[in-house]
Amino acid sequence: MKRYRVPTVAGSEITPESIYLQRRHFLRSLSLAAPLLASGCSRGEETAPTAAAGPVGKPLPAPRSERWKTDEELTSWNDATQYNNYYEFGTGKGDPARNAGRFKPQPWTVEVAGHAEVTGRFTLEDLLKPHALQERVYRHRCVEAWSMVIPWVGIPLGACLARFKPTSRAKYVAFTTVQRPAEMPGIAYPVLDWPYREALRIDEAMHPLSLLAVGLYGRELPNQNGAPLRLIVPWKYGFKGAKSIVRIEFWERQPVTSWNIAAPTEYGFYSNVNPTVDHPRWTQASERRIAGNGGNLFARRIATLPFNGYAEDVASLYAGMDLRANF
Ligand SMILES: Nc1nc2c(c(=O)[nH]1)N[C@H]1C(S)=C(S)[C@@H](COP(=O)(O)O)O[C@H]1N2
Ligand SMILES: [Mo]
Repeated sequence: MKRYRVPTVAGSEITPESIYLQRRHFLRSLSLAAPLLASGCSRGEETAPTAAAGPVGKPLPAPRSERWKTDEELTSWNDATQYNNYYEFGTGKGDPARNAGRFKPQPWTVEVAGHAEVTGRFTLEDLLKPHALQERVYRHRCVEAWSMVIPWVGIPLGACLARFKPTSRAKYVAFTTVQRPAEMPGIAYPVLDWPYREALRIDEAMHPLSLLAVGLYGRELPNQNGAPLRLIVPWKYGFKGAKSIVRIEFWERQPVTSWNIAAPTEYGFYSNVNPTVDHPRWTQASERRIAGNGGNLFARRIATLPFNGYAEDVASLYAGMDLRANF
């Protein structure tokens, strides 16, 4: 089977291509920010990500969690919504914001299947019912060694899953994301084995940190960030955060995941952020923190923390496991 080389994810840290993209992104944000701020116009419900100076999209107010927060400097809306990985829209960091305009995240249904008492097709509104929306400020770290700090809006994933009454055979939860070639130009390239699939062990999925996100910065998720719903598992590398989920399935055996099939020696099933286990081609001991006004071109390098700084909350999930073997 013929497949393109995968390493964009990885290689972007070092290739001239990514330097070029980053510089262009930075210059664009400089030239666009001023006029938009000056005009003070409200952009209403239109999302125009590439021209956004501040949050746009439908407001999604939610009380900020006192428990799940950080004092670290937030990433700007522009960086969080214009420097993305969403390969269905292209592999460049600016591609998702540029190419996701045709994607229609409404109406939306999710199919629930597998080892659970309650299965079937559910609307987005129905899925979100078990819990009030809340805002949580999480660190968000890509396997490519860049990171952001983002206020997400969502509900605990566990609250959503519990209502399906997973049976004792449900040891894992698999997430499949949407595949619409007509709206997603990146799908034409076999970079990954579409549709994009990710999975968690059931205890990871039920952990209170795992979030089913529908917004960021008090707005509905822009398409490039995974509208209308995505996972955020903040102690794991960003690729575990499946975007635009259409199917949730409870499995007895460990499910197949897209990145693991693409490069099994580089992307393991667990993918917990771990500064002591390097990616085969680069260090994971530090990261570029994309936050504040510097833009990602001048992002400062900081040390990476075990479990992305959430060790106190999640390390016990892996007690006794060899995290080098189970990377
Ligand atoms: N469907 C889908 N989900 C995806 C991806 C993708 O390519 N397709 N990329 C992943 C990766 S590698 C990262 S780092 C995060 C990026 O999320 P962000 O763009 O909102 O920062 O989304 C993850 N979810
Ligand atoms: Mo990533």
